[in-house]
Amino acid sequence: MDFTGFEVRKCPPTAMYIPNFITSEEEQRILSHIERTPKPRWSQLLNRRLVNYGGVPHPNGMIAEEIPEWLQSYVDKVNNLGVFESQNANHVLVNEYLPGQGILPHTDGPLFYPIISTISCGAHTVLEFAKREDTSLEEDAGADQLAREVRFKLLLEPRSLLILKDTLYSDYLHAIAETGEDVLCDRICNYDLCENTYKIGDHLVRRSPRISLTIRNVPKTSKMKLKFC
Ligand SMILES: O=C(O)CCC(=O)C(=O)O
Repeated sequence: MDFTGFEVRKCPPTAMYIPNFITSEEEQRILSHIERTPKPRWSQLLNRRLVNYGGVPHPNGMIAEEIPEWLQSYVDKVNNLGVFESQNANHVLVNEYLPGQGILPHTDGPLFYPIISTISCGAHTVLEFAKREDTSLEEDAGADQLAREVRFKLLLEPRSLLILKDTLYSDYLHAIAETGEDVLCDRICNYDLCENTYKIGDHLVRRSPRISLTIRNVPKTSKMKLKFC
């Protein structure tokens, strides 16, 4: 697919934002599958809850698990765009954020092929980016990172697909502020690609529950070894 029309031009390379990547019906189907996820499948964190599909990424290699068919169809939809170059995505992280919840500034680090694709469902959010100054910094950098200056932001509408790679993957932290509403400020740099027309200013957009599907490639995988005694 030719992404040129979807590239966010006002931020460092490379972010691609595709509004309405999935239909409302597909979004509803995803939400109803997620709603039926058994409680023990969820990992509850302080500021969100999550489910891993495809396995749990680990430095020694991810023990690959089959992704359920309903979810694999969206992984295929992303793979078919050629997003992952010569690779294919093999992992989905489902995050659920309630209003007031978010994710601390972090990079996705070396466990993943350095491309992130994210489908947003249910509600919008605002992804914030800060420059990574300490090159030894990896996942979940901690609260001190919150003080870092936010350089720019991306508005993620429901049903959109976001792709992050290159410098944005390696040199920037991304985060979602723990707030119940977002101010549409001039640091958001993808208004021109959004489905809706937004008014910049003191306009507040109230958050509602949001589900994100972060679809990535984990290069190092291994099969489960069964020991029989
Ligand atoms: O929910 C999102 O859009 C971001 C998720 C994320 O950054 C992560 O899981 O590492």
